[in-house]
Amino acid sequence: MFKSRTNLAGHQLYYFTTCSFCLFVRVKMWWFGIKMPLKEIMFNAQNKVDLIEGGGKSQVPCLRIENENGTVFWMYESKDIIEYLKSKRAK
Ligand SMILES: N[C@@H](CCC(=O)N[C@@H](CS)C(=O)NCC(=O)O)C(=O)O
Repeated sequence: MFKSRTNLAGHQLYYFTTCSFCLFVRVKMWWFGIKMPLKEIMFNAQNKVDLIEGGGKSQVPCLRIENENGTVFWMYESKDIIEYLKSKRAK
């Protein structure tokens, strides 16, 4: 099924492929019609370093949110991420 998706500027999702919580977030992202750069952490060591240094831990999924004023917020829990993305979905 084709679904057009809007890029959510200033957002990145840290994940790895076999993480079920990440998969759930990615499916919801698709359902909400949202896309953003994906940062894989299992095979990309730099992404993992960025996640730990920025967010404070290696847990995924993690949504990196950069606000227009440049402040960055790292959101870790899949339920919180899904609720947040729901509020950003294309209307
Ligand atoms: N309660 C968290 C659980 C996330 C979780 O357990 N993630 C695992 C991968 S599936 C993980 O990152 N484990 C490694 C770590 O915590 O550093 C959520 O719902 O997002």
